[in-house]
Amino acid sequence: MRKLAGLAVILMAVGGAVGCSNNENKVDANPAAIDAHLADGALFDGGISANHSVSAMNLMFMPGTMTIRVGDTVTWTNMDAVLHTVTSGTGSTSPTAGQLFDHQLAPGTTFTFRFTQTGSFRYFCRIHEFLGMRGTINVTP
Ligand SMILES: [Cu+2]
Repeated sequence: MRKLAGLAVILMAVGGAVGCSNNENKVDANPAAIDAHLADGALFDGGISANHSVSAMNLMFMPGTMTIRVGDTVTWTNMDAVLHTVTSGTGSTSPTAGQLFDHQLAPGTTFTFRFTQTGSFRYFCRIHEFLGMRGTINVTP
């Protein structure tokens, strides 16, 4: 009985050590991320802005519609092996196409844009708009 209890203590100690090690890694990683985040958002709202992710994947933007707060950033990542664009507007025939942003998104790369005004912002891929590759970012106060 005493032997079993001793074994349990050893197992707990080992488990605890592993847990602490993991926690230390997380503690190491988080403050830097938070600091960068705060510094990034501080220009606009005192550091409470958020970053949101959209994937360009299978010739679609996913999620296709996203609602964010003003001052937040959106990062698009091209998960496909082909070039996409992240172009503001309803389509390439629109006179305002690309007025807000018009970025060539090579495979494996990202593009980040901060939305500083409220509204409904539509965007599309110049190359695949004919396939319906488009999205909307709704920016709320
Ligand atoms: Cu595309």
